[in-house]
Formats: sequence, C-alpha cells, structure tokens
Amino acid sequence: MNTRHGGTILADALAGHGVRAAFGVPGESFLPVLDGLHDLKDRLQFVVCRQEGGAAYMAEAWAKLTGEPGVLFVTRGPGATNGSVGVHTAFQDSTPMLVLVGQVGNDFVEREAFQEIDYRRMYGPLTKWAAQIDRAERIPELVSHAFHTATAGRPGPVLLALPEDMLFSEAAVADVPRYRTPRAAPSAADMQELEKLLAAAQRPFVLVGGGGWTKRAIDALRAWAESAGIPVGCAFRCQDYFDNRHPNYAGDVGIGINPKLAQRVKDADLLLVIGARLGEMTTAGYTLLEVPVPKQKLVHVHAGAEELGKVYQATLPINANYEEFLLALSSVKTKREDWAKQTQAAHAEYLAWSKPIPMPGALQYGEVIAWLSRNLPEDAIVTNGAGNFASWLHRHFQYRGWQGGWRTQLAPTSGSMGYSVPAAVAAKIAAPQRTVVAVAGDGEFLMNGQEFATAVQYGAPIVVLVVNNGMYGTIRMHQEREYPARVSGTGLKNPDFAAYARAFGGHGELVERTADFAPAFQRAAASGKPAILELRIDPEAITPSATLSGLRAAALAKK
Ligand SMILES: Cc1ncc(C[n+]2csc(CCOP(=O)(O)OP(=O)(O)O)c2C)c(N)n1
Ligand SMILES: [Mg+2]
Repeated sequence: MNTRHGGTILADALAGHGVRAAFGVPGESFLPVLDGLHDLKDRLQFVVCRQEGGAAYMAEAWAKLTGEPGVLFVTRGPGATNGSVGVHTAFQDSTPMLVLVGQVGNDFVEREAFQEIDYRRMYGPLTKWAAQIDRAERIPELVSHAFHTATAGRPGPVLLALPEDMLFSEAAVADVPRYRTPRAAPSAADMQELEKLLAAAQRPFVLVGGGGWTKRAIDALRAWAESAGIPVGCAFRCQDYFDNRHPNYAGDVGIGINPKLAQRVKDADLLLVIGARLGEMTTAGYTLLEVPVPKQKLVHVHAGAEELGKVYQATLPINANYEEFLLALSSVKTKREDWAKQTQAAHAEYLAWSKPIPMPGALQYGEVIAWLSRNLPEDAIVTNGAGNFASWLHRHFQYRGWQGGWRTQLAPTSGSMGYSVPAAVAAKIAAPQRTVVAVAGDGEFLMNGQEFATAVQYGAPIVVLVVNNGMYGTIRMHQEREYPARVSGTGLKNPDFAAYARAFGGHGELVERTADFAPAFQRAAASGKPAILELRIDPEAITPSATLSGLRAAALAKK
C-alpha cells in the first residue's frame, strides 16, 4: 500500500463519501488538504469564498438543497470563529454538515500558540460532535464516523480539527467505503395506535418541518394528505415541504402566523407533527401547544429519539425516519367528509391571507413578490435571510414544493442575517440551470454581500433583490413597540447597491415603482451576470400590514 500525506488521505476520504463540492477560505494551516484536493479537481470542486461566514452558509445551503452533507474548510482561530454562524444555522436547521478546521501542531498545543483554540470546547454546543484527528492513519475511520454522525437521526453539523503536523505526516492506510445512514422505522404497534387516534379525531392537523427529509417522503406526504383530505401546515421556513397551491395546504406555522391558522392549530384535537422539533418559532413562543402536555393529542414523529419528549410529552411519540414513516402511513386509509370541509376552509383562509395588502409608497413590495410567485419558473430556488422584508416573501410567495428532488426554499430557521446571498451562490453552483433569486434586506445583504464576488468568480448569475428601507427595520419595529419615538441604533446609511453590483462585474439597477420591477427583473435575468436590483421601499411600510407611524401611535397611546 502506498503512503500518502494526511491532506491526500483526507481529500480522498471526502471524495470516497461522495462529496462533490466543498466551500471555504484557505489558510496556511491546511495546505496539505489543498494539495490533496489538487488531484481531485474533476470530482470535487473547492469553492473559494471571501469570508468564512459566507462559506459556512454556502455549505449549509448546499446540504439543505441537495440532502448531501455540506463540507466547509476554515483555517484556525479567525477562520473557525468567522465560520461559526453557518454552523449554528446548520445546528438549528438540522442540516448535515462537516466542518474541517486547521489546528496548531501537537508539538505546540496548549501553549495558546498562533490562532490556537480548542475546537472541542468551542464548538461543543454548536455541533453534534467535535473531535480532533491526531494521527493520519485514523483519518478514514474518523471521517466515516463524522459522516455517520452528521446524517443519522436528527442531522446536524460535526467538526474535525486537523493538527498541522498530522496533515503533513505520511501514513499507509486504506480508504473506507461510503457511509450509510441508518434509518429508524415505526413499529406496527405505533401505526396501529396512530390509526386509532386518527379514527377518533374530529379536527386533525398535520404539521411538517425539520431536517432529513427526502423526495420520497415529500411525495408520500402529499399523496397521503390528498387521500385523507387532511389539512397540512409547514413549520417556519419549511414552506416548500408542501406545495402552497395544493388544496390541502393550510399555511406556514411560523413568525407572523395567520391568526386564523394559529387558532386552527390550537383548536385541533389531534396534531400529527412530522419532523418539526416544535421550537419557539413554530409554536408562537410555546403558546400554540402548552408545555409540557399539550391540550391537543400529539403524535410526534421525529428521526432523533432525543427530540421526543424534550419539550412536549406526546400522546404517541414515534422515532422514525420520515420516508419510512410516510411509506407506512400510506397504507393507513382514512377519508372523512368532515375533515375535507375543514381542509377547504383552511386553504381558503390561507389564500385570503396571502393576498398583498396595499402599503405606503410607489413601490408595492407585496405586488413584487406576488409577481415573482406567478412568473418564476416552477423549479426556481428562492433564498432569504432574517429581516422584516422576509415576511412579505413568506406571506405572498407560493412555494411550489420540492422540484426535481430538491428544495426550492433556502432560509435559516435560526433567524440569522447574511444568509440570502451565499445560499443563492451555493444553489446556483449546485443547479446552474435553475433560476435562483436571493431576497435580502439592506442590512441583511451587507452581512455577506462580499460573496457577490464569489458569484461573479464562479459564473453564478443569481438575482439579488435588496429591499432597502434605510434601516434595521425589524429592530426598529420592536423599538417603536417598546420605546415609541426613541429611535436608537437602528438607522442605516446605504451605498448605491446597483453601482456595487457593477463594481463587482455584475448587473445592477434601482427600482422605485411597482411597474418598473418586472422589466428590470427580466433585464437582470437576461444579463447572464449576477445581478442586484435595489428595491427602494417606503420606510413607513414596516410589515406587510402595519405602518411605522401606526405602531408608534398605538404604543404611545398605551403609555
Ligand atoms: C446575524 C444577525 N445579527 C443580528 C440580528 C438581529 N436582527 C434581526 S432582523 C435585523 C434587521 C434586519 O434588517 P434588514 O435586513 O435591513 O431588514 P428589514 O428588517 O429592514 O426589512 C436584525 C439586526 C440577526 N437576526 N442576525
Ligand atoms: Mg432594512
């Protein structure tokens, strides 16, 4: 057997596990890995980014989109700290990810050597597993361990630290076969009990979310919901798990929930929750379901056994992979006229809620989103980060479910800013033939706007909409509610975003009126370049249904 240096053993291990792309910013701490990747260029693309936060989001978005673990390379201390935002996002979104980080050599460890951090301690709460590879001959074993841990049960990020001396050292060690993810299946007894609970239910509601779904699970969900005539809601930022145009779709159970939908969830007598953890955003701050024993009967299906009973005691907890569960559910035949009527009403309420409401200003942003909803190709991918601008998107855009086996929505349930642009770049690299639109705020965009350079470098013609209201609007909204008329720390003076796009080698335009949007979008898409459309909206339009001065007046009246 030939000896190889650690960098080559690692690169070969990644390729052996089916990794097609890795994202990162190089560091002198992992030169042997870059060298190992050199020979694999045709199989494994290393996408060089401008900031590790952007790279980490790209790796996360790649995984969210394709279902394959995202791979991130960052250098020691500064790289590892910059990248942490994307790792946290992966953790909260249950996205499988492998973080590879440079480490000082074992000869210097524990001296606080240059850029030294103990990643096992730093990344403990942000990963499912954080370890260090101290001997090159153990790379195949520990990389295999990492892929299994990242993808099993509730998926999530894992980290391997790579001491410099280990990477340079030579070892004779064999590669291992590609990882296989174990899948828990529901028992026959689980399914019988569920059948009984369904038979007794007057007002059932299905809620889906979380990570680890597959196309077959998504298809089986749709088929079963149709045959049962049951309403389906999607958890926060998992709106593409069920085609929003489908008659069984009831809306998204997330931030800014339709009050009628919130009431429907509260009034349900049986909640069938598949994949969602039932976190703070999905439960409207733990109010839709009471902690720890909900009033509704709860059937909680989760791939991670440790998630069951964590906050909510379920009537019936089922530890299962979603594909296995939904395939089993497809043989549970239930169809009820009384359910079908509620489903119709739920969908009608959703449709009414999703209609844009006129807002102050010459640019009707709600109409812009509705136009995109009607005109984007069926398999378009839409990304966003955190900010009030996203409420219009989530409310007025009809997500079309998964297309071609992949997601069409990429957004962080961690509510993190700066996600929209890098996620769009990763999506466009993964699916060059698809239209990819990033919806950003003026604040949100500039948290990772530098990755627009990565889009230009890799010929990834995304279209970025920068919704410019001249402020960190979300925080201003909260500020006006809590401390009306005391504006503090929320204003922004912005650059010329269209000129920014052109300076990077892209296409840029400013849009100030509703009618100008469609032609501008078409020009941007036809330019063949990464593009930015700055949408200048009236700062009065603080949410899809409220004005800033209205919020202020209401808050002052209460004082
Ligand atoms: C990384 C990160 N930093 C800070 C916040 C807190 N935060 C949430 S929304 C928001 C403002 C977003 O501003 P912008 O992108 O302009 O969108 P707008 O709310 O104005 O529509 C801030 C600062 C966050 N969620 N994530
Ligand atoms: Mg803003």
